[in-house]
Amino acid sequence: MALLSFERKYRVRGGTLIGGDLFDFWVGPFFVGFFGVTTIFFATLGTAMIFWGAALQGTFNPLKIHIAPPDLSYGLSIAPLAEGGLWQFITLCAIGAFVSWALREVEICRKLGIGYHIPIAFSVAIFAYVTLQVFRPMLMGAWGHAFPYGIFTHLDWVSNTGYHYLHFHYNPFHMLGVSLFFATCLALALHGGLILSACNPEKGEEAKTPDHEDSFFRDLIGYSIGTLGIHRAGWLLAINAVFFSAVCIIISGPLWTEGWPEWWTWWSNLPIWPEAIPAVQGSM
Ligand code: UQ2
Repeated sequence: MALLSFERKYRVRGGTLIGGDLFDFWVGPFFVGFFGVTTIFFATLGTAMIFWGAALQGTFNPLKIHIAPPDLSYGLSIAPLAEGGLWQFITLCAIGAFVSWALREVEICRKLGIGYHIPIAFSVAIFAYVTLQVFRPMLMGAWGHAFPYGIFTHLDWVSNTGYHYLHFHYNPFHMLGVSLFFATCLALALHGGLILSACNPEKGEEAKTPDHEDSFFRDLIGYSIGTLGIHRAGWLLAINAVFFSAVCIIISGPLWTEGWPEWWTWWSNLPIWPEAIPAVQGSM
């Protein structure tokens, strides 16, 4: 169905979660809804607070703006605006804007009668952010454990946090997260390549069918996951990459306080290595 005639058919009232018909309208191509209004509200307020922080710092150079969470000595209390309070306010606005955006996605899904796969996937990203900025600092007893808002200073935080555990790449859940991110890229590269190879023919050639797509992978590896299956695999790989990334940071500090290389001593201590077996040692 042509885009304009389809939009005329589906652009009808209903499906909203809150506010009834009050915000049930479009502005140009954009659906608004109650959560469109709250998204604009939180995003505007949060951005204004970032500008306030930049003014206090004395720079509007985007690479130098740095808005830090409260000092560790403030624990989990509310700090004065200039001493981390702005960071706390900006964090609340960010969560308000992210959750509003997810709920606006839900309202659009309901209007269209489609599944909630997109807002569910986006919710996992919000969960990872809240894990870093709220759950982990709360478990560790201070907002000062969260990352600051600054292009380079948030990178410094990542580097410092990594070195705090000596070698963060030895974190087994970090390994799992990274592997899932790579697998997600592989899946999308295979899928994008397969679709382009079959559905974007040279001038004068005909587009090929899904049987061609299945046959390529059956010939290559003896298995095709299928046209619906590759999207299920991609969705699952992506949300698991983000979920296990959240796991790898929430256990760093609240659960494991040593360096991550230390964690692997359980492996070296397994009683199965020849050097740990007295009889073998005696014969050598
Ligand atoms: C496939 C298929 C598609 C695809 C792709 C595959 C016709 C259009 C990419 C092949 C995918 C496989 C074998 C799974 C890859 C899994 C990982 C973890 C990288 O079979 O069906 O549909 O796009």
